Amino acid sequence: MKIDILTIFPEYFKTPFEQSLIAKAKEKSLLDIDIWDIRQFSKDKHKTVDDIPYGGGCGMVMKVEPIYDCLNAVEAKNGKGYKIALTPKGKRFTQEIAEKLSSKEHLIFVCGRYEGMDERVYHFVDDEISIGDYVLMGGEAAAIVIVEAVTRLIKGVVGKDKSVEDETFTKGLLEYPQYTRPYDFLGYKVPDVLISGDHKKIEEWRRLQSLEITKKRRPDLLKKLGAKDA
Ligand code: JD8
Repeated sequence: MKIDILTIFPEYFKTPFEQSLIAKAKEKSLLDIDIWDIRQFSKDKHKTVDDIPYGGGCGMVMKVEPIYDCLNAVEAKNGKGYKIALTPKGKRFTQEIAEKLSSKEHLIFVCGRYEGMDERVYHFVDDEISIGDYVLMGGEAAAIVIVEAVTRLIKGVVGKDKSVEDETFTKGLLEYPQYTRPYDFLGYKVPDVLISGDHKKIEEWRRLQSLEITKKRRPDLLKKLGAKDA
């Protein structure tokens, strides 16, 4: 998968994509990420990327021309992609959207800052996404969240067993509790069923634990599941 990210803070992406599975995916050539500095596409001598809002109001708005020119440079170099603007007004990012995006060959993320982007930017993108109902200072953190959720779905990025388990056993439920050594930590012991060696019993226990924690913390997820299966 090819990913391009447009931002006025290219430094923001330096270390996150050098970590763990994303770094390995890049090494394996499953993933290629380019970061583009929108400021380099500003034409005036001060490299301006923002301006005051028409109609007045506080704060600054990101100008449309540098973003438009940057998008054109991206697609001239890397070809057409599925263009996504990160914005609090976008549709809510979900696992379902992550799955849809993971089937695309090329994703292009446009990250705004300040009070947001000139509305005309949205004429030049395919989708508008928000990662959730809280206010961030810009689209960068949201882009990282989406890249992480989408790239782990690419075949070969995450070990197969893990993803298969995700899709079948616990799909739509919260995860069951997990333990590793030591058996006894400050008196908190590993549940006996997990060291019983009885795989059927372990599976039943995990299923029940998943159901219980989901009922308690995310009853909305259980409702959704019921609506699907029933
Ligand atoms: C892009 C600028 C900040 C947004 C005034 C200061 C996503 N789930 C999400 N929450 N927030 C964002 C997000 C915030 C952004 C920008 C995304 C560009 N801001 C602005 C409007 C109100 N603040 C987001 N995805």
